[in-house]
Amino acid sequence: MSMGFDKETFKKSVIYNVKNVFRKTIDEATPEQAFQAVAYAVKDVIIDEWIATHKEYEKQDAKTLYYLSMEFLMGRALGNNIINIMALPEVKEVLDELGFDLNAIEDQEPDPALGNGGLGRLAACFLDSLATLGYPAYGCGIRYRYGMFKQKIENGYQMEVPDDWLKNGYPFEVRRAEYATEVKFGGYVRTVWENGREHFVQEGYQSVRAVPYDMPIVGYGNNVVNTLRIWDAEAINTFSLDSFDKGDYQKAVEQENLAKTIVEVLYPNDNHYAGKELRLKQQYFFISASVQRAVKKYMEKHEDIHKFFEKTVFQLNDTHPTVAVPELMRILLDEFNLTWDEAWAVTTKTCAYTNHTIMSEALEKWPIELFSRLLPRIYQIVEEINRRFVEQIQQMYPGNQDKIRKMAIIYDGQVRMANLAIVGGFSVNGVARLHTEILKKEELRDFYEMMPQKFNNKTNGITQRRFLLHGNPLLAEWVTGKIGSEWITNLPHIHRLAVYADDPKCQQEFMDIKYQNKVRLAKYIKEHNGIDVDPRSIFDVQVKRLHEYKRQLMNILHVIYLYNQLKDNPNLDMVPRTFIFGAKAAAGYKRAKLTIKLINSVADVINNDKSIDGKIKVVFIEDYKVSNAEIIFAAADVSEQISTASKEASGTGNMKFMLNGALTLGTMDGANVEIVEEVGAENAFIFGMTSDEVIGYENKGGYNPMEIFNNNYQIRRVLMQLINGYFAPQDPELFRDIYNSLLNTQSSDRADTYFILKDFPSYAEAQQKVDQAYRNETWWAKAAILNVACSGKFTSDRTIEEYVNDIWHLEKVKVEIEA
Ligand code: 26W
Repeated sequence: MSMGFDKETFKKSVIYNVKNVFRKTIDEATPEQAFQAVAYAVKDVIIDEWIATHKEYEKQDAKTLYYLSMEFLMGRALGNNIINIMALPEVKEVLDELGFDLNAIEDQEPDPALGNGGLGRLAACFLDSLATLGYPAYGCGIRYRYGMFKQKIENGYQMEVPDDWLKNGYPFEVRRAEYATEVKFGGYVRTVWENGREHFVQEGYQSVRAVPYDMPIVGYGNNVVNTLRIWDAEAINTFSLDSFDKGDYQKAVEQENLAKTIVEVLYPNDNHYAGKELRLKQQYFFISASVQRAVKKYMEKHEDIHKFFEKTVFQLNDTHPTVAVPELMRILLDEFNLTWDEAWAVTTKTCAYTNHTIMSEALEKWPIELFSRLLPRIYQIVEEINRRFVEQIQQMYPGNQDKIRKMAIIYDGQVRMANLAIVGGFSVNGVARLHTEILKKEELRDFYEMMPQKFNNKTNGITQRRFLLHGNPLLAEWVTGKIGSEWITNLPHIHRLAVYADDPKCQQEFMDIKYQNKVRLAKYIKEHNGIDVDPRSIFDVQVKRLHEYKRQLMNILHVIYLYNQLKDNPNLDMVPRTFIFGAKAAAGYKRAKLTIKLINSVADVINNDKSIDGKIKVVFIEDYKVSNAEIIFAAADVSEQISTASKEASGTGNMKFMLNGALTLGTMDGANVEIVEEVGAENAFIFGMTSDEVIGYENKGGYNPMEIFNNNYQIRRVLMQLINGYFAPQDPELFRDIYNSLLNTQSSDRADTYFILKDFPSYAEAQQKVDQAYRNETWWAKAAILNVACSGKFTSDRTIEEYVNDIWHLEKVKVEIEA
């Protein structure tokens, strides 16, 4: 139990909060009010450790990591915080005595969803691991007024509803007005000569005040509390609104609007760059504020800015925070008067870049016009970085225009952020072994050739504290009962479970727990979707963002194919299967949204067809998010990881399923490769082309899906059902675009860009193997237990230790609290 936790004090604190905040006695409190009261009481316990942690960091003058990210997909904090202060049993008792149920109270918390998917959730797992391992670190991001939209399904279509997560206030955040700072946009740069040297002053700009809100990131049982600092924008009003000076009035209104719009909403695009001016404003806003603050903090304790990098490291979570490179340069040049070479030496030893995708449509390239208008001084600096870098290329590859065309930071009227991130830092990493190899061999080949020492791999990981201990309490308790609790902070220890994989009693216990988790999910589905599912069927799950490369379409086409077989032969011998989908589509991604409609239309037909005797059910879970993900992973038998090989940089859902004892049905893509390496190919279902084969076809300009269409009757039949009104009797043309995307009857893209038809036969075969395998309960239980036992590598604790050893070089800090 946490040193700072006292049951009676906690109870009084809850009662007091209800009274003081809501003017009510505890028995009158609504569940939402009870949540607030409990959350404030928990925060009260955390605060002392939070203060103590930062005192300790200062005392030790520890090197600090700033994890710069536009997204932090935190999920709910209450349950996780209670677990990490190690007060779960006591909190449960107190709530019990007060007549509340912890689960119901946890359900009142809005899911802070300040992220899209993989990259944002990874950032959240990293913060958990950093705190648990005791490393000094800040997450730096944006306090979006509206996070990821809430998804409603109406008539099978996705509807986006604003996520007003702050409407009742968020108990865990603390506004830190004392650290507010100004961020400037636009205007022009004036050059002045002073003391025999050029100085640059930005004039005629608009500005906003960046105000940080801090959230505690509680380490597991170690008294360490780190900080997620998210920036809000407020108007700076040095102008008076009743001024008779028209210019002033205009400016005041503009600055008011700028502040309001800048942090208004998270862009819901995942893996797709849209080039919106407001997005660049968001990027510079939070980066300028974070970098300014990091420099100030350093200077409070140190004299020599030349040694900044010894105490500070910036990790850029993809290219979105890359303006950190020129922003740090600007501060060093313009505010500290360093020479270019001095400033460059500091900057390139401070910044490091992580790449999370090879999808070319995700690459950020800003038009020069926009970039230089919004950030005139920053653009000057980028120009100079580029000029010097191009010079370097020319020295290394005299006369080689091709190298310049590929590697220049500014080219073709655009500022290329990935190139800037690679040149401006000391490290470039991919997020799974295969992904890093593809970066080195294909996407970033020229950079790798020029600066191989920068490149390294950091295979992603996930926190077992949230995705097993909190999300799957039954399995967590079972694991601890068998091997003790060390796995909570040392996941490889979970391998000790392997000896139980063959034990019939353990197999039975394991399958019972899986069954209970399936009952829990079935209940959730009934409550939220109104669909009855049978917990004895195989739960076959694909939950992730909706994207063509992730191939949800292949999954649902296979469901249709199976359904056809059942219609042909109602006595078909198959294990009942529940196909579960969960996915948000970017609001502007038409084909992705149509795929959601297709899944729901297929579900409608199949779920209402009495003739197949419930052997197939299809469920689309509305509003897939961190809180229901925890329930879903715990209940899964089969984990669908079926991206076109080479396209999924890593995947992290795959690891969460494995940790919860689901078997992977997947391609040799991203971290699947390493998952299979750990658990053995015999305990997974692998199918499809390899990344080399995919890349081979791509270099030849694709393949001809018509051959498959013509030669495979079952596939042809499924495709025809897309356009003959089988799933859309009112509008037979509804799914024409999907049909066309596979066969390319008129579009200009390559046909079946993601090789769905090409991989389909091997996918169907693997699915058949799943069916066969599930009939052998002993085999399945063993394989599932082995998946849990072999998941040790995929903890984000391991990932963080690798970042620390190879890139960040931080020291662990111990925080003692007097009882
Ligand atoms: C500019 C628009 C945009 C927005 C988000 C481009 C790219 C992104 C992200 C990089 C997309 C993303 O989340 N990538 C995922 O990152 C995970 C964590 O490393 C990986 O596990 C996933 O494979 C990868 O798709």
